[in-house]
Amino acid sequence: MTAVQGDTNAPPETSDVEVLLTIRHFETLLLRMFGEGRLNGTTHTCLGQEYVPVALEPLIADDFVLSNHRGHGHYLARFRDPAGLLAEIMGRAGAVCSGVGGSQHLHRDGFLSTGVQGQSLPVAVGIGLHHKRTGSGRIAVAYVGDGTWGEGAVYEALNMAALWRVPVLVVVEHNGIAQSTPTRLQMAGSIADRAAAFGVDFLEITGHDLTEIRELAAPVVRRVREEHRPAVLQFTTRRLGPHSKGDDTRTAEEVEPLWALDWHAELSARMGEEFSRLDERVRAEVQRVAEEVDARPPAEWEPAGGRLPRPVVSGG
Ligand SMILES: Cc1ncc(C[n+]2csc(CCOP(=O)(O)OP(=O)(O)O)c2C)c(N)n1
Repeated sequence: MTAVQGDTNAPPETSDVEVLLTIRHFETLLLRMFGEGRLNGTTHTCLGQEYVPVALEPLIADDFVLSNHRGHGHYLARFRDPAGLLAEIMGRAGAVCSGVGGSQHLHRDGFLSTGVQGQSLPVAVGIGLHHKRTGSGRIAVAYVGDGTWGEGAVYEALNMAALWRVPVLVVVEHNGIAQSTPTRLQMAGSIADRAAAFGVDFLEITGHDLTEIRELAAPVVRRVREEHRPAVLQFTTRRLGPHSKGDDTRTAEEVEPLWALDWHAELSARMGEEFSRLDERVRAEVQRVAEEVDARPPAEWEPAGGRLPRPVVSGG
């Protein structure tokens, strides 16, 4: 089932716009810092996709989120903590995971991300099953890209989730490309049909209006939670940036039209001056956070509740 949306005229809540803009400016900052040689490792920005976790967060605020390689927006929508995330990526004091997880491997209460495609789905089924058995009323929410439907673990997980009626919501951020491969060149059939093959509920959402998304997604989340019916919620979205740092293999003619569909442009037109003021304020705040975090000392190992062993570096 596809829910085609128009845009409503009501402007979104200021706090939602602030989170959207925090993610946008955070991601832009990261690309700039990588370009300046100030960051190590890698990063996958969610430019263009920020609205997905911001829209879903109020519906899943107490639930367990399993994020992926493109997970900064998922983290920031939940914790609103750009300083902790940047410290993690820069290896500075106050890092979410003492600087050992980096961009792709974040762990905090009710939140776990992995850079390994498809790895989160079986884990989500385990977590969902735990919540079902303990009657907690919570669900597991796993974010995956469309390219990740090439991983076998996705189907093993869907199979068990459907068979055991596990409260798992799979959120697909379908941006039509996986690294450099357009989805149309690698995917036979559709994600909708694949979900149907397991008897799993499916809804596609094409717009980026937060209120409309929440209205459409709420009954899906409710069924997952109350009836333990796993579901797939697919967002037709856009990757505006490179796959990682500077590796966009698309032509300018391919990417430019995507910017015209961006939520940022649409909200700017809809909200006018107020949006410009917020945009500038949040941009300056993210920049301030970056300078403050950059000046911090290196991260020290702070095991989360004493559960994680100190990493051992062996020679040879
Ligand atoms: C098992 C595995 N294979 C390959 C990779 C390398 N890799 C990282 S992201 C990516 C593409 C992911 O595409 P998609 O799932 O559509 O998500 P998107 O990057 O578009 O958000 C690939 C191939 C990986 N991280 N894990």
